[in-house]
Amino acid sequence: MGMNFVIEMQIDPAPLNSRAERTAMKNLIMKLFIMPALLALLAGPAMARPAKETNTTSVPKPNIVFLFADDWGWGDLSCHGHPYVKTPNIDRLAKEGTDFTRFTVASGVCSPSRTAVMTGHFPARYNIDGHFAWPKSNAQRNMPDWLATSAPTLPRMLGSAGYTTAHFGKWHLGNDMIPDSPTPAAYGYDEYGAFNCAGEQMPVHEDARHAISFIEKSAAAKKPFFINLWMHEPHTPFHTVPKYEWRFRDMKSREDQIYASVLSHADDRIGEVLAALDRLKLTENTLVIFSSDNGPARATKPTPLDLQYDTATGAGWGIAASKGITAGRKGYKAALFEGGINVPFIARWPGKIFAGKIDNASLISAVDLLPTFCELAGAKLPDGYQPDGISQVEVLQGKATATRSKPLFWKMGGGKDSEFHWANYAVVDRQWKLLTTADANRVELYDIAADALETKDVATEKPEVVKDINAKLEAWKATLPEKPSGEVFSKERKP
Ligand SMILES: [Ca+2]
Repeated sequence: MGMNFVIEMQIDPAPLNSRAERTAMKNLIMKLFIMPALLALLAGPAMARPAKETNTTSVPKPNIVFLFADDWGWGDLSCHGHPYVKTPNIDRLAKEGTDFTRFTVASGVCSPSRTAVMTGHFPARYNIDGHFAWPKSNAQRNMPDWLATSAPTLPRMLGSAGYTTAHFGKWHLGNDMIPDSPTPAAYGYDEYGAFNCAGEQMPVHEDARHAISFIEKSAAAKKPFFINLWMHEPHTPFHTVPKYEWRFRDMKSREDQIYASVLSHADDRIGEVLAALDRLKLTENTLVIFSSDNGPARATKPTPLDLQYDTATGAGWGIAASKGITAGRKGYKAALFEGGINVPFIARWPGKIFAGKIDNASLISAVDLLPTFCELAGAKLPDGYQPDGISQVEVLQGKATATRSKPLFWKMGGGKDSEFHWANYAVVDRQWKLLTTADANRVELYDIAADALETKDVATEKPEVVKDINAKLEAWKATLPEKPSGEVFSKERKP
């Protein structure tokens, strides 16, 4: 590996190009033999190491596996004290890694939350303020029909640093009912298998199998890899499997049995991925993160347990079995209170991230993931790219920070007049979190660093803080586009 590094650094593509231009034959030789070899070398693991690294011995780039569940509540883990859910494999990640209890996603619902992971931007920059549904519904909510393929994306950036990249599982940056929405391949992935995308829908339980096969291939090719493994569970419908129902046969409530069984199934698949990393001796050099795209779903009123059909994932049990819990956080899915956005975030990287540690302080967020992963990968951020987050490599490695120097902003479409869903905007700035309606008629302020469960609204006690953060929010709103534009509209969309 050290030798590779020396060889790579000595190759300058420019002289080869100028020589190759002399004759057609040389062009052909270049195209057929030299360029592929050169590209393979450029893609090698040691090429784009961070400049600050002076050690010339080889440091392989870490592999990254990002496990992103769907509506998995903060409290829905054995290691977070859930009374009956069993998650031994995610618990293993917590035991061998650090549990960051203050991580937030960029939205209370799926599509915008995932947009932030992919772009490192607040989703409002793309008018993605809600989930992608039918084109008519997207139009009514002033949304595009998909994330622009021209947007900066994490897989492209990691690909440029020599990574091989794959997406398995839920997509939802387009959708199956938007048949002309681009597939994950259009965003820079080398390989994908997905549902909630246009075209063929991958069966939800096949995610880990595909991920393991991709890991094996990448290992054989000696390429660092990045995998977005975006699991279906525990979103509705609940696709229960007898083996897991049997595991929870003693549960008194059928709804609890269904919920526990799908979480257990997802946890087992995570275990299969971890076992593959062990078997291939990749565990030491792989950052594995488990997180969720938003807080747990909840029926708005008492609902009988029934089957429902989803065009992307098939038939399964409905919302009555959505029994997720937030362990005391306020609200649930779709809320900008912590129950909607403060989700599990467990990171394991043996020898690099502390094992068995709990970080209760660091206010890290989903927009930080792109700059963090790019720093770890030695990937240069593209010219002109302005991240909304900051690299949290030092925080991952144990240097906790209890305040947020670069503010975080949230925008949710369709604020409702309900206990937890009235806020259209939220801001986290330093130790403060402000929630407000679009017209600013209702405002709440929390010392979120000290009051993680949002128990004490201090807006009336801190008018100067409210004023200051509101001014920052207004300045941020002024940078947002009024409506979506570009190649982001389905031909099914009526003007
Ligand atoms: Ca979700």
